[in-house]
Amino acid sequence: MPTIHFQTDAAMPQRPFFSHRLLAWAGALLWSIGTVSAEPTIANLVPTQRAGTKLVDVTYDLAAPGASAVLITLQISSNGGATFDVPPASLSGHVGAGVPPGPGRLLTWNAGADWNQQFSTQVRFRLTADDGLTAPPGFVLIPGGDFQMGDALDSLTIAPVRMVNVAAFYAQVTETTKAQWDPVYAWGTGNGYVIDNPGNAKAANHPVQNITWYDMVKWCNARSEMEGLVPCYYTDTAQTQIHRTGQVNLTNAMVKWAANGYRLPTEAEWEKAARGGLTGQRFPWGEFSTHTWANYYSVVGYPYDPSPTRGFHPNFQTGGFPYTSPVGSFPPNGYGLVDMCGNVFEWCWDWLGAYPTTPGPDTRGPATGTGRVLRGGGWDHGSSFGRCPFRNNQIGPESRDWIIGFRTVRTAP
Ligand SMILES: [Ca+2]
Repeated sequence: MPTIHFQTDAAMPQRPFFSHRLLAWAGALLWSIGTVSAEPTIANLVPTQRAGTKLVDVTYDLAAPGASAVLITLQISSNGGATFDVPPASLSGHVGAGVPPGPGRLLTWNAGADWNQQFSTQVRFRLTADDGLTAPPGFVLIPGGDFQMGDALDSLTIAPVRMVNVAAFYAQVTETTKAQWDPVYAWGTGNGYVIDNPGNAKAANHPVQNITWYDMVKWCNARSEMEGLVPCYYTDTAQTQIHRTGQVNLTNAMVKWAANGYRLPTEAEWEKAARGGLTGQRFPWGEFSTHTWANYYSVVGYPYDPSPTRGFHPNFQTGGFPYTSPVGSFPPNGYGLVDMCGNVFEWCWDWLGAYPTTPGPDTRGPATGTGRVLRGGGWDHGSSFGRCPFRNNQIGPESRDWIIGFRTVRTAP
């Protein structure tokens, strides 16, 4: 069933945003778009500041024919909808993944936590409902829109905060497993591909590793061709020669970004996916890291790593290295993705380079570089490497290691 994003805005009245009085908000339905039968719809969106508090209750009706659960995303604007610039991190109720359709849905925004001591007469709320029904098997839809990339928590300087606009895309729920890798590798080898390394894994349901960045992009093309999809990577800027062999330093112009085939995520896509709809948090699930949440090497000395177990994850310190874990051994983030922190690092498309400092679209990285960005930490690295904004590329794309794997994405139509 096709998926279309439905957006509904509700306006705030012309009065200061936060007082402790109950505000008689207009809650007017300003507009809705894309009303098509069988698509998820939101109606009767009404925001209300709860009397005597800094909590905002947002009620709405949700219909989603054919879907048992819907991804609900809230965006907040302080400037009449010009940009959705207020990050709603403190949300509860019917928001995020897994919201069941029905009337009288209720989510609560703790504005006192996210936006204390501020007010605007131009506040707008936007809800987006997505039933995700067109996501390919093993993938989930990551909604398009602005998100806050990077952070400066703990004096982090490598990832300046920037609002980045990313179009909707499908993200692979898990790291690519050896079970997923093998049949595509075999098909490619029999169909003109030279993927230099066969890959290793501790078991079929563990992430594949010990492959180069070059192997990964050729594997993506092989999977696309194997499934009758349009490959993304070409060895020429005319995009006529499908990349099947060699180690090519592909450029943005050699990529069919609108193709429906498999590709590596851009660095911005990866971070948006990792954050799971949260804003300003260190990890895909929130502020702190423990072995309850991820497979990484926990050490004393990081205030955000209070894990009661230290060192390698005790559940996966078995046999010899590597101490990877079966994919999905830990809870998913708000988008339903697993192992965005830990297990194996994940190689992204972009060359590592300085970020732009102004808001804007995904740049897909600099034109050249020496290392492609690695993200998300791994089983033998500390929690700092697993933070959503942490950037790493200590080795070049021709390298391979048992700490590095990948997950793929597909451009959403
Ligand atoms: Ca990972």
